[in-house]
Parts: sequence; C-alpha cells; structure tokens
Amino acid sequence: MADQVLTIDTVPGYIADRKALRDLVDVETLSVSEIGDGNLNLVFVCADQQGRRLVLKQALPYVRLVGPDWPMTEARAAREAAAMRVHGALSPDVCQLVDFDEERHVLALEDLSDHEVFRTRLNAGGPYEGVAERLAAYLAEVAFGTSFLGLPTQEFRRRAAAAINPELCELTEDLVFTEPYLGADRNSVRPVLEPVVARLQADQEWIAGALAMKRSFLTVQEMLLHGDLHSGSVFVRGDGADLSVKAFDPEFACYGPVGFDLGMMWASMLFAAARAGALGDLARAEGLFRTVSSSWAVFEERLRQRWPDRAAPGGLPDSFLEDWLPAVLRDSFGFAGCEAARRIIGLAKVSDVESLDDDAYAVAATACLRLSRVLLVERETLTLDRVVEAGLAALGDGD
Ligand code: SR1
Ligand code: MG
Repeated sequence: MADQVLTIDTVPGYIADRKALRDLVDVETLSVSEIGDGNLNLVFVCADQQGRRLVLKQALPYVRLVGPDWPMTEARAAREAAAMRVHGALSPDVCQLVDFDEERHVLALEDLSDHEVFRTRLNAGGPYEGVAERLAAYLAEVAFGTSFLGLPTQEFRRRAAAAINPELCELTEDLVFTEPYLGADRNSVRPVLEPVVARLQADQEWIAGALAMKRSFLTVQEMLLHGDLHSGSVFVRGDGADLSVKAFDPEFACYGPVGFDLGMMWASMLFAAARAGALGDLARAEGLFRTVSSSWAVFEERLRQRWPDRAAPGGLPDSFLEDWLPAVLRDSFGFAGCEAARRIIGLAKVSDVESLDDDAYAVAATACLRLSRVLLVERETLTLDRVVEAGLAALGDGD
C-alpha cells in the first residue's frame, strides 16, 4: 500500500499516467508542494510554468493527525467524491470535482488557489459578511434536493443507503458526541480551563443535551450532509458583491439530520466571535454572533422558496413546513453546542482559540463552553436574539 501513497516526486508521473488529468497541466514543468494541514489527508498543489494548476487530494490509510496507529478507511475518498458531485449539482458554492481515482483514492479538485481558507481569514480579522449566509443557502438547496422534500421516496431511500459512511461517522460520534462530555484520554485543555471543564462534565443537563444530539445524528437520515462544515472546509475570495464561497472536504458526508451542518457552521462563527471578543474587539464579536440569525433567515427563506417545487407533494401540507423549520432550528442550536464544546475539550481543536496566548485563550475557550451549555440546555426555547445576548455575556466575567 505504501507505493500507492503519492509524494511530491511521484505526483508528475501520476498525472502523466492519468488520462483525465494529463492535458490539464504540463508535467514537464510541474512544481508540486504538499499543503495538507487537515487532520486526515495529503493535499498537493501542482503548478506548471504556464500558470496552470491542479489540486490533488489523497486519502491516507490512517488518521494523519495521529499517525499509522489509527487506521482509517480510504473508502472515504469515494464518499467524498460522491457528495461533491451531488452537492455541486445543487449549489454553485461548492468546490468542483475534476476527476476521481477510486483505486488510489485520489480526488482532483478545481483550482482555488486564488481563494483562502475561511478560518485563516477569520483569524486574521478579515471580512466575514455574507459567508455564513451563502453557506446557509447552499445547505438549504441540499436539504431540499437530497431529502424526501425534493426526491421521490424510493430515490431518497436509495441515496440514503448508498451514502453510508460508518467509519467516518464513528469518528464524529466519538469526538463530537461522546468524549467531551463523558471524558477520554485524548481530551485536553490548558490548566486554566480545567475547573470550567470539570464543572461542565458534572452537569447532567449539558451531558443529556449532547447525548440527545448524538441520538439524532445516529437515527435521523434526512439529507446528504457535508458532515464536517467548519471554517477550515470553506474557501473564500473577495467580499461584498465579489464574494466567492466554496465548500470543500465533504469526506464525512452521510445522510443525517438537517440541522447538523448548519450547527457545525454556526460553531465556527462562534469560535471566530470568541476570538474577536478575547482580543478586545466586541463589535466584531457581536457581528459574528449575529451571523447565526442572518444565516438562519437565508436558510429559512430559501426553503420557503423551494417548498412549492417539491416533487412529491402528496400529503405534505404547508403546516408541515411551519412545524419542521422550528424543529430544525432547535437541532441546529444543539449541534452547534456540541461542536462548540468538542473543539475546546476534545482531540480536534481549532486555531481560532488555540493560537491565542493564555489570557485570551482563557476568555475565548470559557466563552465557547458557556455558549455550548446555553445551546444544549436551552435549545428547545432558545431564540436567535438570545444567542447574541448569551454570546456577549459569555465573553464577560463570572458565570
Ligand atoms: C481525527 S479527525 C478529527 C476531526 O478532523 C476532521 O476535520 C473532523 O472534524 C474530525 O472530527
Ligand atoms: Mg477536513
């Protein structure tokens, strides 16, 4: 299997041998760099002297973050390719798949080297306006187009069965829905946060909230999720009318509850808000907290627009939508609460908080955990305005 793993030296030969790729760049003048900084895969950027570029992503047979001691199926690459095709057909705000090599688990991706990772931009204090809203529109299109709302039911069930992704889902079940609440050796926080975590892990309401979301993730199969929609899975370029947003990296794709991706995405906005607040920019923090509300408005509006188009209208009155949307909102709060906690306590952290000095880390990480509790414990009655209020309060002193 080792000879299957690409290196910067073997990438040109790989491209030359691959019919779908060989005419896209000049392999004779190719320079290759490996830029993968995610937790799982290799990512190569290949550029020729004419300025043509190609991005290759290869799934390793193990979790890169930990190493070969933690094997992980490379079949995730096929699931990612399938999700990219489905999502890309439903929304322009998705990175396009150029080629997929099932044998070597390699995806060739649209060149987005004129974009930057959204998290990098957020951490630098850059513009965020419009990004969460565009992602919400993408999620609404996918929620409609991959669920029984937009598909005949036999087709819906076939797609849900084909999108099974048990190994990657287990990672989510362990890291997002179990370990931060019940404890695990691979959890860690800086010493200043230990009392806050100890208090939370003795809080049965918070734990029950998280386990209710775990149940939902394991048992509700409504739409084809991205599965890992954090700010590191989004490329952005420009802003205002020139804003380009591209979601990528859906290797955790599976059928799951509609609120999952929205909640994950909101948590990224909360991390960025917590960082801004901890660095003393409360106006930016408030603006970032408000994206939860503004992106929900876009999500809701887009679903309402799609509603009359549904392919199989039999038996679904408008009152269904009026009941279902608030239920999705409550779920999204709950999933955001899980993500807000696990990125602080669990194995997979976020640079928004981890790159801060100890004083700012204490403020930001504590705020994320306080918000996690609000989102999980109050999710049934929480309002969008209260998220902003609770976010700003979480950045203040005291409990
Ligand atoms: C060991 S993998 C840890 C995390 O990285 C991925 O991006 C997912 O978020 C996963 O939970
Ligand atoms: Mg990823």
